[in-house]
Amino acid sequence: MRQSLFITFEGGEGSGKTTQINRLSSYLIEQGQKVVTTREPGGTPEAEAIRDLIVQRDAGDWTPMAEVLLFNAARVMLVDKVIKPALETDKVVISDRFLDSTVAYQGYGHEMDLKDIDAIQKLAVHDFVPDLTFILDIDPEEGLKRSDRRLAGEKFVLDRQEDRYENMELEFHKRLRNGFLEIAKQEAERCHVIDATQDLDAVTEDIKKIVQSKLKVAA
Ligand code: Z5A
Repeated sequence: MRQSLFITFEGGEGSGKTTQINRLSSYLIEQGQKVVTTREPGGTPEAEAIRDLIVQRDAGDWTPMAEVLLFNAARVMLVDKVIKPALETDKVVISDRFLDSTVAYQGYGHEMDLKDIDAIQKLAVHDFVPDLTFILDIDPEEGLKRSDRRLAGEKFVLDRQEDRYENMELEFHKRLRNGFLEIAKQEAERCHVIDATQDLDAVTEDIKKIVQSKLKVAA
């Protein structure tokens, strides 16, 4: 039976979100679900334009507060134009990053006041939160190595690179990993920490089991 479910994937660089979203999406489609995949920042033309402003290497020296406002402007468009309409028509929506990334990157990573972030996010999307969140956990050094390999491959096909965050110091990446784990502790019912150092199939299995039980419970 088809049903709506909003799933988000979170984690540091190179943790495998994109890979696992593609695998989960294919699996759910095989099961007869209608699936919409999207990403943050992005997912609408307006939000993709904001993405270009923030994540590229030469994107400028935004302050953390300016970043939070930009990410949330993009988010409002995505929620109103894509996510909510899809959920209203019984689709499964899977987003590569959402609210927790702002808390982890701008809050824990850039050490911005978490209460300010919470207030801005509440203003932007009110109480709209994912039904299920996977936090793909990996040591930042390992994740960055994976990202480096991927970006090295992209050099030949892209003339611009989205590596502004990859280029932050290692301490920044350690803080944001800790941030994601803190979020998972505080919101244990919604958030599931997945060991992203396992091989691809083992990570996919862990994710599938949790999604299956969520779909069964809601059915
Ligand atoms: N950002 C923010 O600061 N605040 C916010 O509120 C939001 C975002 C919403 C968007 O990037 C940037 O915006 C992000 C934070 C900031 N920072 N950066 N960069 P993004 O999400 O588009 O980019 P990303 O996190 O860097 O994604 P990524 O590098 O594409 O990583 P990924 O999607 O998690 O991984 P992947 O592409 O699936 O895999 C990376 C490589 O590892 C690839 O070659 C895979 O084949 C390999 N891989 C994956 N899984 C495995 C396993 N299990 N074993 C071995 N190898 C693997």
